[in-house]
Amino acid sequence: MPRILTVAAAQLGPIQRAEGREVAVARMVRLLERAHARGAELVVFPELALTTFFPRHYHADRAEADAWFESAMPSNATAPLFAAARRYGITFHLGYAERTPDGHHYNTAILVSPAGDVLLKYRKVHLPGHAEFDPKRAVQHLEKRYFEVGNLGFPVIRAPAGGLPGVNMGMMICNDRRWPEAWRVLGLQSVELVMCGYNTPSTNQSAAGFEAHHLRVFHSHLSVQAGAYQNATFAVACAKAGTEDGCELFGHSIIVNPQGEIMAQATSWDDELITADCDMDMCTLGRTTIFAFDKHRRVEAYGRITGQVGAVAPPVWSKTEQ
Ligand code: CDV
Repeated sequence: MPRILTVAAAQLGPIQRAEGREVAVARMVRLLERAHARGAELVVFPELALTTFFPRHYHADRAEADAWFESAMPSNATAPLFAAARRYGITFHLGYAERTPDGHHYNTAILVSPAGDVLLKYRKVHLPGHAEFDPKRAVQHLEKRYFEVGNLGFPVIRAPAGGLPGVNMGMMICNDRRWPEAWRVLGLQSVELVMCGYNTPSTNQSAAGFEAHHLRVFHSHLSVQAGAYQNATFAVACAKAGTEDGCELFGHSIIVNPQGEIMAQATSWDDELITADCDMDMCTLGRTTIFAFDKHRRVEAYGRITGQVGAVAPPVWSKTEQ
């Protein structure tokens, strides 16, 4: 018997700075309706899905930025999303800015059951950007100003999803997808489905050197496809897309299988639902053969992965040392 879960990426078009959470939530509820009509059982929304990608906006007074954060989940504004998920029997993944009761700030994602239970929470580990206003940049990227580094590691949970009694599910957020370490930590927990929301500008905004426009989507897909293949897992990477506050985000949400193949891809820069029927048993081949970690990993050779952060220079070859 195949273990099929019908998953969806619910890509969101732009959410402008002036638009409230209610606008975003109404659009997300419509996407859940469409997901239900198309038989989707688990829906992935993007990173920071409830507002514009606010780290592009500088607040000299850090406390002003608290307006972008959620201190309750669900809240009055997000309750319709939870109600729709319950109505349609859909498990959903939601990215949002989290302010904890004791005043910590994280870029967070939760996985919520149709009954409203939080099955899993993840807080973004790899925060890109900078903490202070950077006059050299055309657009700011102030994640390091507004968020703390996530303190939950990369957790995986086995929980019911759709008609399946147990699926091994894990999460990462946006920039994390570029880091093989994040994928491998999930792979080492036998993950079968990785969910990743993202907001990625169509051009490199750091003004540090030339990066050809077309490579932006390529690098995103390359990272997700490689991560899925090398860890024998399905992956859903779901974007915010289109021109938001004058800044273009490239969309191109994808669903990828454990062979690294793209099963579905968004083609608009707007709200768009893509779906795929994922047989979780397809993860078995990779993890029992070429990526049978227990048989083939050589941790004694991997010390640098956790023992050092930055790259060091290699020794310089010299004939006399032979
Ligand atoms: N939201 C992100 O983490 N965005 C980064 C950008 C800044 C490159 C990303 O890796 O897509």
